[in-house]
Amino acid sequence: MEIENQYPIGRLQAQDYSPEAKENALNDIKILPDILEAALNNLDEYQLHTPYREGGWTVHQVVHHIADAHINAYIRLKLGLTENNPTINPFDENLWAELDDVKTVPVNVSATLLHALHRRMYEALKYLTDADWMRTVFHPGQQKEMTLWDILNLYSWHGKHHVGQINYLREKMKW
Ligand code: NI
Repeated sequence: MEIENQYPIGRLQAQDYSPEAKENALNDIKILPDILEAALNNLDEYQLHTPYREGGWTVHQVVHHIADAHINAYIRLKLGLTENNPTINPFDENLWAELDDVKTVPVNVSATLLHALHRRMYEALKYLTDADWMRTVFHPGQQKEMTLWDILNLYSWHGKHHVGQINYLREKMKW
């Protein structure tokens, strides 16, 4: 059963590679740090520590989670660009979200980290050829190959998905 409000922008849609779809997804990578910053604008500590839905992560945890996930994405993409079908390393996102750095570090640190990380990610990706996008990594949890395009499509959605959760909360609370 779908948990209410968990997917304010909808679930990930698998998409075939096309130059146009790629441009759109790359643009999502480019602008994520800005749309995140806009979503966080003027939130106070109480608001940041409010779960975006009942039983869900707080805004604070969501922001640190985006950083955790996109650091992993960056590594997966760079491994895929430099090795032949490397096995990637899944991470336990719920346990990562409970570690001490997530508890103690202000969200601005991860917002700034995402500006730097996405600049690196975007520059690493924007010159790739159509053939490069068909390079693969192996996901051991799902026991399947993913193309670099699949990874880009996933993380272009993933950033918007979590920003959507923050915006959903702001709308609901009229913040
Ligand atoms: Ni996530």
